[in-house]
Amino acid sequence: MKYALTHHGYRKEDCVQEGNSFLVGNGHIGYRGTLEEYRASEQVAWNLVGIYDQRGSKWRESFNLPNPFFFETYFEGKRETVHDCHPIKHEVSLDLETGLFSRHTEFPTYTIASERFASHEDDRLLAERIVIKAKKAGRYRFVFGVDPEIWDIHGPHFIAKEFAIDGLSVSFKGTGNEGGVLREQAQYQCSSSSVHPLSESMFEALVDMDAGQEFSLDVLAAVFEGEESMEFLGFDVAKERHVQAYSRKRANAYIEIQGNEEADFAIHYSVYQLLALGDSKRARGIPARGVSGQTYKGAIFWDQEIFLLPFFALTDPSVARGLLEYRIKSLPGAQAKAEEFGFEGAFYAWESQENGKEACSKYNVTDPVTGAPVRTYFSERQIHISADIPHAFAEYYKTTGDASIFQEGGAEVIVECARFFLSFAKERPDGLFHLEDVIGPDEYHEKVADNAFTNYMVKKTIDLAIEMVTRFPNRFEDPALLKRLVDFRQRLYLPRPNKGGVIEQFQGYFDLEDVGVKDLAKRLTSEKQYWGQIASSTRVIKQADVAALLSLLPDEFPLEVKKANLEFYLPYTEHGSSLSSSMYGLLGLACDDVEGSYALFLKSAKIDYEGASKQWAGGVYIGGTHPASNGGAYIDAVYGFCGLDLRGNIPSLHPKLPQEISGIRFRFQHRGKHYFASVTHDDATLKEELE
Ligand code: IFM
Repeated sequence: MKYALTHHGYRKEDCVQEGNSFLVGNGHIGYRGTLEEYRASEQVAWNLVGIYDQRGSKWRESFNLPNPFFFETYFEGKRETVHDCHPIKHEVSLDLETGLFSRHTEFPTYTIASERFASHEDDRLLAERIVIKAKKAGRYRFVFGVDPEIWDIHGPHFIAKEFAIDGLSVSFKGTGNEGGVLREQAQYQCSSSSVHPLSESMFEALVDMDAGQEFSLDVLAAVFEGEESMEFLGFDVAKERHVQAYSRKRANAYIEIQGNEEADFAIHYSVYQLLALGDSKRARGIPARGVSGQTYKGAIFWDQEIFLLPFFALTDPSVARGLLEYRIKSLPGAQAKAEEFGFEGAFYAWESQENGKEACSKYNVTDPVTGAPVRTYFSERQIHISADIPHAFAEYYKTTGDASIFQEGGAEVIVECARFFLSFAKERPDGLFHLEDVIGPDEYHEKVADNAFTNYMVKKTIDLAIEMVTRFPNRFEDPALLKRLVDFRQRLYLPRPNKGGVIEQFQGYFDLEDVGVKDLAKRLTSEKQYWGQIASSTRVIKQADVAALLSLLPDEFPLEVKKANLEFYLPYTEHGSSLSSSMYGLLGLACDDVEGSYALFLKSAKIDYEGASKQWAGGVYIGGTHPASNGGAYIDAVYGFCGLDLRGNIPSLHPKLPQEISGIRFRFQHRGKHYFASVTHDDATLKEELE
């Protein structure tokens, strides 16, 4: 297998990271890359996208379901798992070409081999095959079934759990704190007939085995939100269908980096993680930590619009459309939020759940030492979300040419976002409209005025709204709206570069203490301390902010300005968010810093299997996978290194390849046509392909 992530050797402390790295998912469900004998304490999770539950006043978050793959082996009455003895050999692997996870472990008395997938053919289905091969003759006891213990961050979420065994099948019905009902069906097929129920969700098999003899167990499990059921096909059929469906998606998202195995593997891994999130049916959005668990409440952030949508728009427009449909469905929630804060229009949730419900707490971080909640203003002040969403509608249209999205609710989203900004802005004595008391992408500086990123993105929203109102005049009731938009557009304050070409991130930023990232780190009182507590009075920023503006709106500023800002802001950037590196990578490429960008690209693409990412924001756990980083790496490769330009009717390529690689080839779709692109240091070709 050329494209397989493999870890050799067993280290208990790797269980959390491996859970992320070896995850399987299909956009609806995800199952962490954990071992069969693991339980809640090792963060086993079967995570479900888009259905949420709140326990009392704790944070509302997505559901994890009971684990159907629990399995333990006993030999002559003694348990023998990784908890009991160090394996002689151990290997876990993820085949990026088939989306199959596998595990091989050798113990003194037996070996265990397992294979699992989250079906890309039927997204409710998880499947696993476990094969035990005896090394010693004797009595083996296998305990398996659905583990009732669930890893919840802010749970428990099921206030009622009903399990029932029927033959070799376990059914589960769980009722959440909010009354929601989820059902799970797990079917077991086993090579032995001496299987007995052990509890309401577990079985035991007692088997006398000779050395070399095998015991096998197939598990097929599905989750249901209603009364539906599923006729389980055998493991082999389900696997074949999954592999075919996954391979089709992978072929559409084909990308290969030539001349460098590390970079090639990294982009394949990123694409794997992205494909694990694509859902074209349900329009529920993609959570910031994907399907790796309940971190960040399973909520949808701007990550979706800015970092993920570009990949899907190029490789599977139906998924990209679903992401926008999620925002269309969430419009009433965004309107309600705007009203709650005394504004008009649509103020989208910073951490969005179903129907646009805001999940972001006022105290989104805790002090790791005292445990005291830290007041944050993310939900109230990170208004750029209502500009990021219109931007994504425009990007989707630019890539796919699908104007129907505007007719089917997109126009209303854009105009409502614009109306929000009209009501939010303050007209000041200079005769201009200012956006005050906001937070830009750099969350360490809260309640600032005229964040450059926000103001320019708002300008784009207003331009789009003017276009929508002009195009669909009968859809918008207010006869004065167009005039108001045009006036606002002319008088919106837009920070300009200073003499040195640097754009001030927000009013007063230049006056803050001039300290670098490393020196500021010395002020941390604990490793886990939230940097926002020490960075706010300094120039140190969490993540790409002005850099994000220059990358997302590249036509707004000339090259000298881009260079000046890259040079100025990079040393102050902590990259405390996984969203940061790829944005700087893209900006670096615009500034011809190809080698610097290459390092940032690799950092983004490798984050979930070799990278270091923050696990804590103060006392709040933020671990899991990093889809935005994977999406950002893809953007760097395609729009950066290959210089894909979709501004005209026909796409074009303007490559800037780093020395470390010899070429990139990729497939994409543009306005209903399929293309195959190939770039090297000397050449760039684009061929239209038949579907
Ligand atoms: O959306 C991001 C934000 O920009 C930084 N903190 C984490 C969020 C989720 O990825």
